[in-house]
Amino acid sequence: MSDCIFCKIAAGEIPSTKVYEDDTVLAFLDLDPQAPQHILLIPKTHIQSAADITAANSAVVAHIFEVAAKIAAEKGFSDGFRVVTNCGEQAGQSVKHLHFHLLAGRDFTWPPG
Ligand code: DGP
Repeated sequence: MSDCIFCKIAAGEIPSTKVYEDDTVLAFLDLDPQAPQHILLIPKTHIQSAADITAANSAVVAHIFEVAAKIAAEKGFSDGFRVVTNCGEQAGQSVKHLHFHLLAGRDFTWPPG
């Protein structure tokens, strides 16, 4: 999508601090970190939110979770991290391109609020 900020980051049109990249997934540091480690994982193709995951596009979501586990292992926080996706306005989704927050490096409360 031409006006999507995460599509532009995936295309390299807007700079980001990349943590991982392959043909279908990009991981980069969040601009507004909520934990000592705060990485965003996105599909390179535009999917608006978790509400738009279907049998046709879910393979990349499974792959994102593989990448999250790999990053956690490489960065040494496999024993304590949270993966979150905000879906829709009420849940606080500000960027309308599916993304998963990978957070680590502090204690997390439950329920998340
Ligand atoms: P959410 O509120 O769940 O839609 O999360 C969007 C996140 O994206 C938020 O934590 C801030 C981050 N973000 C927004 N714009 C940019 C950007 O241009 N670059 C980076 N690295 N992160 C961004």
